Amino acid sequence: MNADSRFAALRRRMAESKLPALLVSDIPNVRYVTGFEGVFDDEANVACLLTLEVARIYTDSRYAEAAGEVAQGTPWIVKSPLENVYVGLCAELGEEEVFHIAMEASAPYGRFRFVSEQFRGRVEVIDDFVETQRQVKEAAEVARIAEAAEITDRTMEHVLSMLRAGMTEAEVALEAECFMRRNGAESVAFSPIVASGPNSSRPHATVTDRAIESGDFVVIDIGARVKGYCSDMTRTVVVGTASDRQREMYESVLEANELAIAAVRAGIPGSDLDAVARESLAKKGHAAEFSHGLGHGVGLEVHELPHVSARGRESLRAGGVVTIEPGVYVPGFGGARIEDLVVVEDGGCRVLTRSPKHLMEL
Ligand SMILES: [Mn+2]
Repeated sequence: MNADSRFAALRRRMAESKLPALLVSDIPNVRYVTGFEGVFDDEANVACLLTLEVARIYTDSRYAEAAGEVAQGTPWIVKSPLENVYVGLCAELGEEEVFHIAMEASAPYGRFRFVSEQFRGRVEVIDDFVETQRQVKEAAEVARIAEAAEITDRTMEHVLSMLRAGMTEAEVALEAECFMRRNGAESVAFSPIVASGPNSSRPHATVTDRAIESGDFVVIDIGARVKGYCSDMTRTVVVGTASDRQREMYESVLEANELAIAAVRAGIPGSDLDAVARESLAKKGHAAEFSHGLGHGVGLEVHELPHVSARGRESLRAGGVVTIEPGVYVPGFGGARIEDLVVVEDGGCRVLTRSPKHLMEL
């Protein structure tokens, strides 16, 4: 993916923030600032150095060939020192008389300490510098997320078509994972959540060997990854016939989901959107049972900026991709969540998740 416009925006923001040098080593941020695909993995030993003059990638021999190949025709110069990448980088900065660098707040403390010892100058720690820019997606990024969402919709349809009492949560999760991989996902965006019966009251339940029983709520939360970009969606169904209490819970969650989606538009703070869903659930007596934030940004990571919760005081921006996922959870009884992925637009939003949302009794 061409990163020229990102690059220009980063340098402009660095100049505005009086940051002469930026060190990027968080892997999703590396992928974003370089635009390189299929080069760095989670184990990568990599540091991208961006100043107003140079753009250099320091990495080890495992990644050097692949990085060198994709760097051709880009502003990036790839270096693969034999020693720790930060040793060479700090020495070169000293020679170039750069005495102020910024590191990501997400960097491990050991790395911060090492760089602080090696670098002869001021090491500043910055929060979310690249992440802030990542939250507004380019059209090509939205297209990949939409593709991932489409695979996820098809996966949900497939999984629900085979779901029945007697299957274990683990069997359903494996089926979802295989289907996504067979249908164009490079990987899952996260391990599927399949939470049945009493387990469904845990929003991030881990999959168990519990056999699904008739009368269970089953919460299925899945996401695919396509060319680096994630999707995220949740549906809740009842196996067998829903009880009145399950029906009431489900309809309350659905109404909160629909009201919140109707309120999404560029300019609304994430916290206001969260409040729309929370007030709707409170009117039905479920205030205490909606125990997490309404949603989150999705992109190169499944959870990224912006916050769509009480923490989200900043306004959503057009081009943001966020989830809307209210839920109601009652320990010992069960829970329901309905999660859709939407693209924030001026005056509204585009819903990427297409799976039906009426209460399904399977
Ligand atoms: Mn989510």
